[in-house]
Amino acid sequence: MSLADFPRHPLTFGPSPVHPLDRLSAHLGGARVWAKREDVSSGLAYGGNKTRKLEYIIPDALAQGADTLVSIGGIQSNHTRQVAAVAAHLGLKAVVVQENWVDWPDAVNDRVGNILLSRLMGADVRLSPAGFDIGFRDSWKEAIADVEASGGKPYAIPAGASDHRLGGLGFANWAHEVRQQEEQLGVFFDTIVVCTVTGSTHAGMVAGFADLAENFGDRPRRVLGIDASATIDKTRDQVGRIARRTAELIGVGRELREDEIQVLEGWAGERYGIPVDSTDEAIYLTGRLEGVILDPVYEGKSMAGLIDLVSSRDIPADSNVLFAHLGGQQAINAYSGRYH
Ligand code: 1AC
Repeated sequence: MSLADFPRHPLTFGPSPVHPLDRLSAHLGGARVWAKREDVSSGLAYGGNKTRKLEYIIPDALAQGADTLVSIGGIQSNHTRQVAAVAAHLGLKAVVVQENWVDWPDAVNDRVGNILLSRLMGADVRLSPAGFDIGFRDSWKEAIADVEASGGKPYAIPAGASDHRLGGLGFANWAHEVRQQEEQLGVFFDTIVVCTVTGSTHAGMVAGFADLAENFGDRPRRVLGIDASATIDKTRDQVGRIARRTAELIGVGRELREDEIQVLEGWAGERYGIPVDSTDEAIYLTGRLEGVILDPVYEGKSMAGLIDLVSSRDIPADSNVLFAHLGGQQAINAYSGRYH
């Protein structure tokens, strides 16, 4: 099977926009920096990377006759917000478990941003005291069982829509989209920089670009995942597993090599969801030079990685680097005590 054989339910406007960040590039004085914007790619509750993944998961949910999407994330999960939006759009119910992934003292942490939007869209929001973990959780299994016990037909979507058979397809398609946009723009993105936590965004890209290299004659490129989980071993393992599964699913036709799966550490700080100085600097710099808003959980950390890699020339000066903006901004509202 190839990627084109999988059903896709449109939830986005089409290809997400790509544009240069020329003032940031000039400031850094190295590679030309571009952004591809999942944060403005859909009309469903501000969109984001999970909306793209759900395009490939929803056909399976509908084929199974599900009436309730059940998922999980942190209190400020952008993923559960996107699940809630897609459920509302399709006339389904949503049960979303929101764990205490980030011990963050902001007074409005559990009332603004993503969680506010999920409530507003009618999701059954269930708070759980459990801490950060990207694996399968008891609270999520209980929510699935609850829906069954009340006569509903649940469809289980794991954290980040990641560790799911179809979880990597959305970003394998992103890679194909990049290739078309490169042709239109007359540019080649030698390096892609993406934030990595639950893994399938990064893994899908790796599989998609391997597909392009193997089956469409593309030049290889580097896909650099910047870890924001601060549980690097689990995240590396999950990215590798999902990338290999996705590559097999879409018919890449060879095993992925270890060097294709690069999750870099150094910008996550000590804990998921807690910004460090380099996160804040990346947020202020990108906001003030480009008017582009990043968040302290994901894109603030991956942009901090990009800034260092461009400045150190690890990403060569005569190249183009594409920053994947995954759309985590709504969480910034829960950091009102830090950014003012
Ligand atoms: C961690 C998957 C993740 C979220 O929003 O829940 N990005």
